[in-house]
Amino acid sequence: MQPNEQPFELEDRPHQHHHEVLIHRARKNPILTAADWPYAVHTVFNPGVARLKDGTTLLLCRCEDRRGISHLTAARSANGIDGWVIDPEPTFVPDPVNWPEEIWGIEDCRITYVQELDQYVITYTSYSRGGPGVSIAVTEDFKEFERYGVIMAPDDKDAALLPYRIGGHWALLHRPVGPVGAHIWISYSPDLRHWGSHKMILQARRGAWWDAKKIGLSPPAIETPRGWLLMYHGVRTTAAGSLYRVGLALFDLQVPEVCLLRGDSWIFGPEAPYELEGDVDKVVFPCGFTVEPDGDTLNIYYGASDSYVCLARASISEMLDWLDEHGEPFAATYQ
Ligand code: BMA
Repeated sequence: MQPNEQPFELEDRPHQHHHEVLIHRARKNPILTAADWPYAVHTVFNPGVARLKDGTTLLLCRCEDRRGISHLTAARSANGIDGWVIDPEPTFVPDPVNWPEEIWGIEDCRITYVQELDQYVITYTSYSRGGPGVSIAVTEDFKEFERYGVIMAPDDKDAALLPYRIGGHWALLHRPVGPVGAHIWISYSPDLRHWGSHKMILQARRGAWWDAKKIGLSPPAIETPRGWLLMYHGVRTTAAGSLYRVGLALFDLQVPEVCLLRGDSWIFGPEAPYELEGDVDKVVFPCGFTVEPDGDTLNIYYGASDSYVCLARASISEMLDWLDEHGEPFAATYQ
């Protein structure tokens, strides 16, 4: 069955909305849980996503084991919704003997298919004794992986590569944390190993804003004729804990460090029961997407409450229209 033939939207919306709904949850959510796994895991969430050449959707899921350490395991489906075939054993596991930065696990990957290399580039969090950093590995088949090691020292995460060189250089979006806060940066490299020309491109807002405190890239940037469309997560800390929600921004195609528009409100936040309650309550955390053949429909795969893998659908053109109405240039949005 094709994804388009599936009944998709949740029918039992918890309450009447007066705002525009851009992200529509799959009726069958969660689409994957620890109970589906062929071996013992505690939770599965925050998957990176690739559409393989034969049309298969591959999710490289973060699996947390019962020690608290995460590894990545592939689940494949022909329609991207159900019929998932999960690798019988962990697909990509921490290797702290050779790569000490992976001592406390590997987490939250993003996947970019790079035509120039004819390989998938996987950027992931390597959880070292010094904190979380960004590591890169490449693969052709999600069976054999070649590691490049740490490319962004701790504390840094939420990284994804743009799919082709810009002005001769690879470009990486990522989220270092420093004394000035947790904002989104871009860095450039001639060879995927050496990185520089770092620039901050989107700042967390301040005060009461939904994206005050911390922001980070969610899935890899989505290429559109109008620019790189970025879904980013914003964290607001409350007395009851952190709220993880998702907003939108648009960056120039040729000069991706230039933010053209940034939305005001969030477009997706925890509402469904599986998002509100889990290991970490009130978290939606998308790490990847596929695009349907119409070039507009997005399948967004996200972690819910650090416990489950979920699916939602959105339209690129609707998101761009929404940004026209609710977005402002970056300079005006830093509050
Ligand atoms: C972030 C990451 C994510 C997680 C989120 C909510 O900092 O660690 O893996 O989903 O927190 O706990």
